[in-house]
Amino acid sequence: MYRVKNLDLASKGKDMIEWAERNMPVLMRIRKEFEETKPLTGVRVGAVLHVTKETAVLARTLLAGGAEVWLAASNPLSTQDEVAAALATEGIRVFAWRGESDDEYFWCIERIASSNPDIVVDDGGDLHVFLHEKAPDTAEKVLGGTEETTTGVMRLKALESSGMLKYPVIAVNDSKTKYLFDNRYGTGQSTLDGIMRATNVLIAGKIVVVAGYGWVGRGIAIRARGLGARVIVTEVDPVKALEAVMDGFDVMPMSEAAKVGDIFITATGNIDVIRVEHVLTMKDGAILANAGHFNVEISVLDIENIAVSKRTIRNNVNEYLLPNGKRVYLLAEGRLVNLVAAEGHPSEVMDLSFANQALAIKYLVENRGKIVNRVHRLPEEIDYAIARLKLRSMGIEIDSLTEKQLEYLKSWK
Ligand code: ARJ
Repeated sequence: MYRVKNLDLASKGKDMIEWAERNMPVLMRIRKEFEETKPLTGVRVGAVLHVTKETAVLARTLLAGGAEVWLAASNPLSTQDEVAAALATEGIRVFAWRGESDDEYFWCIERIASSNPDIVVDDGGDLHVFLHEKAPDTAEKVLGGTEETTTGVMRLKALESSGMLKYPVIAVNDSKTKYLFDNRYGTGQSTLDGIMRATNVLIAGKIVVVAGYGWVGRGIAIRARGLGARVIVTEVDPVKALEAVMDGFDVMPMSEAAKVGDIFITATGNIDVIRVEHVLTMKDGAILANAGHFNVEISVLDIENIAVSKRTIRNNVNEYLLPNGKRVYLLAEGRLVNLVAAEGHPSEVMDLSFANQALAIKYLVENRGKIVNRVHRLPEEIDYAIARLKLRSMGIEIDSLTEKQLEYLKSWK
């Protein structure tokens, strides 16, 4: 059971997955353990994730652990069709292709929901919300869920505080070995990669405006600076704004930044961060991109409404002619530029994120019935164990505390 673009792409997809596996040593180690102990025997996992070569390595690992795996995309434009085809030939129930319409996107999610999953894995919360709103009886029977990203965790916490959360969720995003690496270094590199593949413009000397100074914004700001850009940060949080200033970035309101920026990148998780009023004051040729989970940070519909004309000038680059005669360039239709115009985060960083996913799923299965219906973090021991495994895979050793040091830390004297 599957629906993908073209099964003939499978062999190319297998090569892509093999390449990712080379760079995901922690997850591969977990796979070996799963093969031996089969902790997921009889468990049906329904997952909505970006269908990339890295996600394929996770899917193969869950399969190796004995699970039945159902997979749909967490964005209509992020599927790597070669990978989806490869997975379809390996017994994974995959429903995903690049360029799904909105209806098709939710049709695929519905396939996952109606498989009656024991465990639900989500990136962004669309599957969790679908189950709670449209299939409450199915949600009732779910053992537990995981959530990959900040936006999804925010939605689940809102469900939790309304008292409506129907199963326990592990916020994978909130592991240190997730957000400190994936959100920062992963997005930092893949976002610049997406902008460069889409436009091939020189970053050096450009003024790059980064909206939001959370972990994602920080990663983008340091990488843009590393490539020689002059970086402006916009924020609403005074502490984060102060951090950005002391990290050496210019900080100002979007209304000011709009007038001077060459490249704008949103990373706030909020709506309408770049609005028409900003776009109208931008320089001719300004480039707009989004790195947040949903395509809501740049007010794309409003731009469409005022634009005199629109055309696609390159893959993933839409040009809008504004009533004031200036042109702006929107990348990847305002969807996550790193997954649409590039390949998402590099495998090395997804190794950490998906090690968290695999171990969170195992944890939920092992502790079934014992976890309250709230949003939890993965236990810290597991988080730290993942960091140790990653260091070991990199050939890096660290010190450990002596008995005397341990005593010293515990003493109040
Ligand atoms: C799969 C990816 C990849 C990739 O972990 C990242 C996150 O939090 C998501 C926000 O939607 C995207 C997800 N991500 C980034 N890169 N998922 N494969 N290569």
